[in-house]
Amino acid sequence: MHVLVTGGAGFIGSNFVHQTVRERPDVQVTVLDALTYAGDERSLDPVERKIVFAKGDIADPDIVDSLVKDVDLVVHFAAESHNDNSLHDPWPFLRTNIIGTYQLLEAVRRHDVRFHHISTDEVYGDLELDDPAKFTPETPYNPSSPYSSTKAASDLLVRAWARSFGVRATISNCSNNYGPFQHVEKFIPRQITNVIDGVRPKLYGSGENVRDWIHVEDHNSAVWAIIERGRLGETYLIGADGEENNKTVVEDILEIMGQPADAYDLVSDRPGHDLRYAIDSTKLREELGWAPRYENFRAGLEATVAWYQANEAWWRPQKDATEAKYAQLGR
Ligand code: NAD
Ligand code: TDX
Repeated sequence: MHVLVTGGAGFIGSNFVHQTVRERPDVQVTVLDALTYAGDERSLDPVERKIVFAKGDIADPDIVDSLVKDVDLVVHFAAESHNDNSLHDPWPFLRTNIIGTYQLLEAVRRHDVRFHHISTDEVYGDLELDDPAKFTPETPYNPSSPYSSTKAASDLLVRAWARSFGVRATISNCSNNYGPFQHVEKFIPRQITNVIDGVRPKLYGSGENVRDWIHVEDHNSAVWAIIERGRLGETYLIGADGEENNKTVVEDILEIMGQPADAYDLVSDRPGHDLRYAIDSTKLREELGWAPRYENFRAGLEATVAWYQANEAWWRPQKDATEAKYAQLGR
């Protein structure tokens, strides 16, 4: 099988490529990635000789067609992925997440190639802290930010191309990922690298917002389960029952790194900040027999702290520019 991985130089995509090369030697991998500020070809160094890398834009129909025509499957990770950036400058989100997905769908339709679309739980909006409900595949779409609204739009395009044109597609909506190779703009790596730099972690608002954490390896094993056993046209929610509020996560990071648990600052809140996400992954678990392997969040967090401590050369080049962007936003 030959798979085209879009966004394979980003956080989840590069981990997907590593896992695929490690566990599925029969799968041939080509990566298409524009190497935006969020993409880093060095994340693919460990598998460099085992894959083909193409630098290019998913919104460019020519490069997309030239690659899609030779593969059996497209796994579509490429996106503008950071909420804070989308509030500041939405256009790249519309272009990559909506137009880029459209160009891929047209190409897989032309060449009858299987398509798996990677999406987010943020398309469902947010939940109250005390709501016993979790997101299910039946929850109505209600996105809050420019980021999540463009992801919602891309999901709807995939559904339409599957129904109207018979494109062989599946969709997964996953909760917050953590693990190695995540850009330092994101919550967990930002706080770990701040502590390494002697800077106090920064919590938005009151720190009470809840995210449902899943290790990136578990996200990617679920993606393979859907590719291999998922029903065409279906949506699967991926989550590992990892709800934690942001304050607890920061306290854990501080404790793991030998700092007092209250050595953080509260900063101004993100506009429209979603309060809580929570995934009900029953369909994935019961229908496809998937289960997470990294169920102990604290252990996964310790391993992630150790990875950032050991791989400063990987994240250091992005750190100053990232913090300069946050300084402009007052966060
Ligand atoms: P990321 O920002 O780390 O990586 C995105 C990658 O896409 C980068 O390598 C970037 O260079 C590439 N890219 C961006 N625009 C492109 C374009 N126009 N053409 C080609 N490549 C382009 O993102 P991530 O956190 O790895 O997220 C990957 C996917 O998973 C996204 O679709 C995101 O919506 C989804 N997702 C992420 C999370 C999470 O917690 N990070 C959770 C659920 C779903
Ligand atoms: O410095 C910070 N302080 C802080 O309190 C940062 C960067 C974030 N936060 C809060 C905001 C969120 O409540 O932490 C939480 C997580 O923030 P992000 O890492 O920006 O993630 P989130 O907005 O939840 O979105 C993530 O999960 C869903 C990914 O970035 C998305 O791509 C994915 O779709």
